[in-house]
Amino acid sequence: MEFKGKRCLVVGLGLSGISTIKFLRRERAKISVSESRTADELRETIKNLNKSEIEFEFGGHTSGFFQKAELIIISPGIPYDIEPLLAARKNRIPVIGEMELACQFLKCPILAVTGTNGKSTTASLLHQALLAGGKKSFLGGNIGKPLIDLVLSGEKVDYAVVEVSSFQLETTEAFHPQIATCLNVTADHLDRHPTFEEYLKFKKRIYLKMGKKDLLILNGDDDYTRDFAKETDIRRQFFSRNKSEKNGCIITSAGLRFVGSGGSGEISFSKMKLTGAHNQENVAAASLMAKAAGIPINIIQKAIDEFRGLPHRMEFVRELNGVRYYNDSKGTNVGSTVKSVESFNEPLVLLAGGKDKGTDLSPLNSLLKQKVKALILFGEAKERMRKAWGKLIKTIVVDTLEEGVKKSRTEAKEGDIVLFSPACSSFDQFRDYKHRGECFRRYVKELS
Ligand code: UMA
Ligand code: ADP
Repeated sequence: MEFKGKRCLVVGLGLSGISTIKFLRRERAKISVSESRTADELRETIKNLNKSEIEFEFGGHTSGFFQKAELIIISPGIPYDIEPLLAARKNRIPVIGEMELACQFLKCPILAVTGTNGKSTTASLLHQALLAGGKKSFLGGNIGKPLIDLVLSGEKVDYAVVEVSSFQLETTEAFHPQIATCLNVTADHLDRHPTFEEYLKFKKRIYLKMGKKDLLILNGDDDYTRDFAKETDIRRQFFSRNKSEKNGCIITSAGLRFVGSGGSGEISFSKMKLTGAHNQENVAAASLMAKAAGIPINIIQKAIDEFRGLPHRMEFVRELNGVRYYNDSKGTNVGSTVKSVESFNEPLVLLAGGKDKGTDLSPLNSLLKQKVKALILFGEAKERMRKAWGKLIKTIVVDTLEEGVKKSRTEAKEGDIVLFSPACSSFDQFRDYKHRGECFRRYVKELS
């Protein structure tokens, strides 16, 4: 693709947009930017950007501005169907995502991780295993480092480990991983995708360009991902708790046993620091991927033993008066909160709420009754959650997370766990899940 002198419009001035601008500037394209926030709100960002020769549209997106472009590159958070994009497509102006742009310039094999939950954990562990095996590995994508950064750096790596979201898959055509996994699919992002079927359709795009020589690693115990295998002849392996699984690995409470095309050997969980059945699945997927990338089993074992997990995922914050507080701010959908609640045997005080994604809340019903002694709700979704769960268990509604933390202190007794696993995204009251998790930590540390 030739960019010199081409009129390229970047939509969204976040991480992806800024990296895309840097790339386009290097390629000497004519750059314009459209952004829904005002110039005032973005003062700091703009200050750090060399603005010369960029045409800006702030405070919204207009068709007139979009029509001037020859190529439109959108950030993942931009809904695919906003009017100016629909009109641009009608006029045959190509619309691509930042990841699609990047993958056209990548020379190294791509190891891609998608799924509703567990992507960051799996991708990070895989990256660690590759590094431990002496490979040069880039870790990026939805995890927080745009893939175009790898192109920009010019760094030569053996592998790019790419975490891929449904938002990114919406705009990918040429994205071609050599090894990919889809960890699971449960309802998420129904505030963006019109139906669950649409969301599922985008998840399947992970293997759109994969061929027989590539390897697709699927969760054999997830009805949706298991079905992916029926639709394609890509070489595949499964991770599963079913002892009759033939190709991939079998998960037991003690570890992993590789079978069939997954090779031979075992991985032990005895020194593993990650907890919960869901993390065993993440470890299984990362191990199969690392193995397929040529990393010896003893090195993978070492990487697993040393991996401490990521912040904001079931992160222990503090013990106060015999009550342990956990930050699971990255539990941003009902499916992830289900797994986090399942991981504890102690009585729980659960703090949940945030920006409502409009998904079915019922998958948590029976678990709440079994494990949660008090539920504290806050944020935009609190009323819908109260309607769904208020009759099942003791429910307290507050306005803010800070109030919720204070309430949890009085509800929890010695031996209980306070779990903050919101089942919602953070954008109603926080910048992102990290900001929300940091606030939770601070409020907990302030308790006395
Ligand atoms: N904006 C508009 N118009 C809109 C919507 C947003 O102009 O209609 C603007 C915002 O005001 C903001 C910019 O677009 O200035 C933000 O763009 P963005 O939302 O795409 O965010 P980036 O900072 O570019 O980060 C994106 C991913 N964000 C989303 O998918 C929402 C990051 O994933 C990713 O790490 C980053 O690219 C690098 O690849 C975050 C995320 O929340 C972690 N992902 C979702 C998730 O994990 O659930 C999918
Ligand atoms: P993602 O990047 O897909 O959001 P993370 O690895 O960041 O996934 O984990 C986010 C949350 O999802 C965790 O805090 C946990 O609650 C839940 N989770 C992690 N792995 C899984 C899994 N394999 N299945 C279901 N839920 C999971």
